[in-house]
Amino acid sequence: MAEYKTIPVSDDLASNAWADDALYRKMYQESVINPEGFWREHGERIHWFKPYTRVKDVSYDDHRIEIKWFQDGTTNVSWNCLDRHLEEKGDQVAIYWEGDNPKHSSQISYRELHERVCRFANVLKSQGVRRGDVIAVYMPMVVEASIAMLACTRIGAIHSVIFAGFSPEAVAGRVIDSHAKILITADEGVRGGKTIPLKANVDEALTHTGVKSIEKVIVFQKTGNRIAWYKHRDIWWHELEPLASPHCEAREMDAESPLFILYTSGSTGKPKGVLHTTGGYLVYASMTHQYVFNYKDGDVYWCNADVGWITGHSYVVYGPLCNGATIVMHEGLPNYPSVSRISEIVDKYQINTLYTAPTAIRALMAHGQDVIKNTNRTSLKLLGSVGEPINPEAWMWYRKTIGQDKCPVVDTWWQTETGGIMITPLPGATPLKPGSATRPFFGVLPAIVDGLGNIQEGPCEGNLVMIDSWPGQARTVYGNHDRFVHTYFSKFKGMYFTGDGARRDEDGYYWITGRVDDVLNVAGHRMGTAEIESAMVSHSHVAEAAVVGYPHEIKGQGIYVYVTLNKGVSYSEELAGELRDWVRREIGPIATPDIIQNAPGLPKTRSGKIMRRILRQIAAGEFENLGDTSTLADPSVIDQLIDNREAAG
Ligand code: 6R9
Repeated sequence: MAEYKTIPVSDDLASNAWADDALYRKMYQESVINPEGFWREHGERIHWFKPYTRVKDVSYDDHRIEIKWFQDGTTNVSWNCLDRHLEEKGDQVAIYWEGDNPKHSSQISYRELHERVCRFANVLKSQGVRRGDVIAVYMPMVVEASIAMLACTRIGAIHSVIFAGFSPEAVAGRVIDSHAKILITADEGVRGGKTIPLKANVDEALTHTGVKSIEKVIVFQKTGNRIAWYKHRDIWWHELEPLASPHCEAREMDAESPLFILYTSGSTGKPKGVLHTTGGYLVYASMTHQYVFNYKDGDVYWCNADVGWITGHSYVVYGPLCNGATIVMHEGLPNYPSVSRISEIVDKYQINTLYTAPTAIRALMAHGQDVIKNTNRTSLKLLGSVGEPINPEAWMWYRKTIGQDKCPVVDTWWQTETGGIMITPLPGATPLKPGSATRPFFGVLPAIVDGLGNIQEGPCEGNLVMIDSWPGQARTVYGNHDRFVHTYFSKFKGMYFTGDGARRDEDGYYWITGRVDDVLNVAGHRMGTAEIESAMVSHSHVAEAAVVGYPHEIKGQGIYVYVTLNKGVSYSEELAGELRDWVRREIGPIATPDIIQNAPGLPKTRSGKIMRRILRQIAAGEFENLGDTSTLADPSVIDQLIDNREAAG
């Protein structure tokens, strides 16, 4: 890996940013020495109906994991994202919407957005939605997706956004787990010129036995193509919205009332419904948005994540709207209809901040200068990266080609569970090292521990943990607190375990090395190997499957599946294709295996545990140094696996 020089902070930036290095250090010290005092002050950045007197009530104690922030205060997320801005920014654009088709676009001011959210909140109420009800949102990237989310928060309903790329099976699983009462969707989504049959997927999902909670399906008309209609259950969004009153008071919510559920993959079992609550989440999302992106009034800000992921929640919708920003929402893909689409959108809206994922950067990088053809991107002031480790080459390319060597690149490390950015440069404060997420945000106390949980000092490498809470932290797994405790607090006592590995260098900078558990990160999407394995073995020809990640040039990691077929079934390319389609259907296109290898035998210990380390090495084509294989029940399977590696594709 090439070594790059540290890039200092320019004087100009240091004096124009919210924090320079000295201020960062001062505030950071305060935030960790006296978190109560620090957050008492900064919690006031949002509007509280009733001010809090208590700030932090957290126990990471073995027997009781309990996380509460600002607990006796009351507020409302939609009020903070909309009503608060009306007086000064009512006519300012809240959202520029850019269609998949470059000829389609629209814009909506804060005043208009407020009115539509109020109307839609009344629509939800008219359908019997009450405080605490769960609303599933399975929507494409249209303005109405954020209207649906904000409307839920306005009346105290809990949204559960399901990424529009997920299959009917995956939708059903999430609806069953959350007991959602209403499902909001669109007739179809559009991405890269293709339509996605969202309503048809919902129809199929709702036929699953076990889905019992959905009373109504509200359908936003996006393409207008014909869809099946179930009169007793389906309602058109556009028929209800105009009838609803534009007045809807924002409900006063306790700081700790549930705000949203978002499902994410872990190393075992089905995806977990991570629960975030109201006050702390909003304080943290908005504060990180301001400092990390050096957000200033009037900036045009574009995060091209989908609202189906946490990045879409915190940095498309809640953080920026809470700060009164003008945001851009793009319906489509970064390389459609051509590879210069991102650059064109930057110029079209004179975007100041671009926040995207390494996988998109690497995909564009492969096209060289075509990516910036006929664009100037002079409006850009800052570039951000999120979702997976960014290799220094991609980092440099992003800075030089997209940012013309003049914008800081902030590589932001965080997770669905952290609610907001945790380890990141601050543009006016942090000298940049390409490939490093650098230093912790205010109030964040990372540590690196060895396998036994011993905290390491100085430069070192190991497991990344957090030794204290921060306001944006997830509070529980919806309906299963034990699973929350077990997943994040059982491996290392008294600390939050991230599931990531990291290295800390001599300057105290963090370099994230990737997941240390059985979670893959494929094109920035988190996926549990167990989920894919369970989809594979549900196929009638499959006896056993083992899934590992392997290095993939564009996606960071690719999905490599070793499959053992049932007796009497013979392996063929055709069957491999069928299995690939099977997983797509079971989970969604993002889980499609890249490589399937026929594996009549898997490397197992005598106690029957699959040795994934060996499978990972073989998948990566590293046949030397397979390490200690003496504990294998049948060491001869290794030769066979290596022989079959060549044939896999
Ligand atoms: C925000 C988001 C979380 C996992 C996380 C880590 C990886 C995210 C990263 C990064 C290296 C970064 N990850 N950002 N790795 N550098 N800047 O992506 O949330 O979908 O929950 O994924 O993504 O492995 O544990 P989520």
